[in-house]
Amino acid sequence: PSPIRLSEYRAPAWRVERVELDFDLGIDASEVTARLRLRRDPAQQTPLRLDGEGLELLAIALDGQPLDPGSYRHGDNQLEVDGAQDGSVLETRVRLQPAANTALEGLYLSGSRETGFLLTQCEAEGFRHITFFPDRPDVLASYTVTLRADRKRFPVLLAGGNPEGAGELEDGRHWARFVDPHPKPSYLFALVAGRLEKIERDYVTADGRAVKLVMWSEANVIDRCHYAMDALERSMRWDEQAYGRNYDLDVFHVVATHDFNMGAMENKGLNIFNAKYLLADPDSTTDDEYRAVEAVVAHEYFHNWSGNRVTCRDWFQLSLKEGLTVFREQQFSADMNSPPLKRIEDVALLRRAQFPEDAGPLAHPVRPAQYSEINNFYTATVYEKGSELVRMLSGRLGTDGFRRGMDRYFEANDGRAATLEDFLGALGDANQVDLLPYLVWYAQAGTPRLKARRDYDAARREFTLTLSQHTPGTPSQPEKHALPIPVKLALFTHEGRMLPLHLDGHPRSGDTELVVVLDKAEQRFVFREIDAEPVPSLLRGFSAPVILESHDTPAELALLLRHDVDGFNRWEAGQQLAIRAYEALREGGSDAAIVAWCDALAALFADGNVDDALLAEVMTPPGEVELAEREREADPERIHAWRQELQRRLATRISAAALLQRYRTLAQATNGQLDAASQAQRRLKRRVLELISLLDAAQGQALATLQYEEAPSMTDRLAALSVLVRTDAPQAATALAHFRDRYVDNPLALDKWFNVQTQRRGAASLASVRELERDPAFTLKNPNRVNALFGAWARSNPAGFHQADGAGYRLLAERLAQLDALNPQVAARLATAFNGWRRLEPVRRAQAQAAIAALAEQAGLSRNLTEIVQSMLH
Ligand code: HT7
Ligand code: ZN
Repeated sequence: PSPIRLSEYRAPAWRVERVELDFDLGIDASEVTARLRLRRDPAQQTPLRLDGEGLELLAIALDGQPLDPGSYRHGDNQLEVDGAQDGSVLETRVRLQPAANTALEGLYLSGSRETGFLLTQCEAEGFRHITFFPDRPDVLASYTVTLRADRKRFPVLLAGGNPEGAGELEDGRHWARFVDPHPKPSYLFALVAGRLEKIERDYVTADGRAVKLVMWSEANVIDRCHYAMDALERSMRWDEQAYGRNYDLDVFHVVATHDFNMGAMENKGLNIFNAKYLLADPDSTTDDEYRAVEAVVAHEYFHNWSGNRVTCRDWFQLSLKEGLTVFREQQFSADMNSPPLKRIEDVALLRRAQFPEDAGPLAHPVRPAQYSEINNFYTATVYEKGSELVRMLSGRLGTDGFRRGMDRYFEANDGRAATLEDFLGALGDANQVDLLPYLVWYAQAGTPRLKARRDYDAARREFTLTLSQHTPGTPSQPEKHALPIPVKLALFTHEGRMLPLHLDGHPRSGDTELVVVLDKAEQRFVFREIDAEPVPSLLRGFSAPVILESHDTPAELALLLRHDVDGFNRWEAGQQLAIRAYEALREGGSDAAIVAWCDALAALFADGNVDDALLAEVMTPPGEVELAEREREADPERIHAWRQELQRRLATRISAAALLQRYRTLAQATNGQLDAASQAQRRLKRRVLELISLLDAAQGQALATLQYEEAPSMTDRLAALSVLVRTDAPQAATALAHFRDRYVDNPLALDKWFNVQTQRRGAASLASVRELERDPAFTLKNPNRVNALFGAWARSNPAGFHQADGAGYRLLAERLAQLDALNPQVAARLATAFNGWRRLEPVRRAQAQAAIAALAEQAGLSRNLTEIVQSMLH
């Protein structure tokens, strides 16, 4: 099929004003009756065409009259109806088969036939798997939903909106009705039915609405919902305070499921969560996962305004809701936790996931110009880079200006389906600035490279910074434009003091930090009254999503690592220094950069004043994926070996004795508490244990075994298990068997058991994966399990996955074909693990290409997977 293009957008010829949906729910068969009140655009003469896929049509009537077969046509994906008029009511009845739905899109069964529950997933185009409808986000309707089902099998019946009655029916059946007063697009529709338990909390919004917050899960895990409930309350308060946004229904339901394609879904009034991002308890949840639960709960809640009250006109505008909501979540998480650590984590994710996407065959703009399958565009580019673009806009306007702009955006677009132009227009209008130049960022794929040259003129006491930009071509956009790039900067003396900045042509402010905007190919910025050559700290806080190429010496980077007050740039100086050290090691030249990195980190390690969590991050060199990005012909096994060697040098420089002493101090303070200091200690302890095991594997393994046995938290337990597995410890098998036994009934913990074993080195990881897929607990039907095994292996263990004989590629390609037949969304997402294949060294490149090509040739692949593998090969 030909792709959908942004340039071909047309307003809908038919809208739906009101929807009444009646569900007769059953596991094998459910029937859906839909009554749609239609509105016609008088300017368009198009016949009424509704989307519908996999629906068995049982009955159809227009304005109360059953239609004869000559007056409608039911094709594979469409229903065309003659005779509809403005104001007509179309009634259809269809049958669905929830238990047979393995794609987890539309109405499906989570869990077993005996005890599982029914639920829906409609974003992006799942509603058309439930009923006939113009399934596009610019059709906003008000919904009345009535659910009917057997009371014993489905005691809980939920849909979005406010409850409007419930009662008994004959034969042990019952019903419940929900009315949503806020017009919404079909992708925000949801229902849940089954045996579920709940926890509740009363909440009063800042504008005085009493809201019942209810979290639902299967009975055995309901006690694990309390942390998420607290996070929800924090999110609601934060959105009131930071953005003046209040919740707008009388109830807010949140449901956990183990069978989910993505992280969570913001359905109006009825959020549905992958259990991974809702359930948490100290025995089975790591610190990182606690933070992820808080972040995802916040993200989905924030969608209530950025996404639901103001939605997207079409799916090209996806980042309008996703980039904005990621940004709002990042602000919230920074406020709840440590701002520099949050920034470090977010930028690390951007570099690990989005930069490679932007540099590979799947590169696309934050607002793509075309797609074949929209589910393939829920990407790091749309989400993470999209958030960076909002961050740049917010930086441009300042805190108050951004808030003013957001108020204007919400006010002007409430109840509407908006575009990125509406967003930039509202932000700009409220502040009398033209933000439209930033639209290029939304339209252009690829990561810009920012070059910084510097020149110091001692006689004139002038420091000149020359910034230039270049964005390499991407598959569908060989030529690129210059972008507005805000560069936040400071200048340091060699003693580590920040200088007041007198930028030529600007009023003297005495500020020690400012933002210059590069909006041409090249620009010079002259700073006056500089007494000695300064050390610049550029792109502070990562003020733009670019790759900075500067020529700082190792000594200058070490100075910033020691003195920069911008926590992010301090870490960044360490990362850049680590890259220099890594490259020196690889090239076998001078040791200067290695020594500089090791000395600087050893000094920080000895300095008792650095926050433990920040220290752990600073002591971690860029990951293997990021290092591979810098190479034209990458050999993942050698990258792994060099990175290990670099860390071994660091461990040696710090010394075995100092590491051991710090480990013992941290181990003595060990507890299972969740406060920031305890989490930071665990983070550093893990790093120190890894370094010890690089110097002396047996000692590291002995410590890890003890840590595993005595761990009061999952964070410590898993960190220890990971060291045992990665170092191929003799104690690993016992610990793994113990872990499996302990968590056999906890799918989320069992996912970690699968995940950790994919991290064995080299060919051993392939053998592990083959063995693990024969484990009775493995199934291709569960996305979390698939990701815990194949996703973790292919993405987080490059040295293991990229075997030179191509066996890893062939295994993944074979499983992708099988998975695709069950769940195309998950298969297509997993296939993106092949993304970097073109930049592998020639032997692996040929093997990868052959495996992807063989996959592409399989008959009957889904549109989802076809689009990914075809883009990958072209
Ligand atoms: N808006 C949601 C994105 C989504 C999704 C969720 C579950 C399953 C399939 C899905 N397709 C798209 C999640 C979010 O960004 O909040
Ligand atoms: Zn989202």
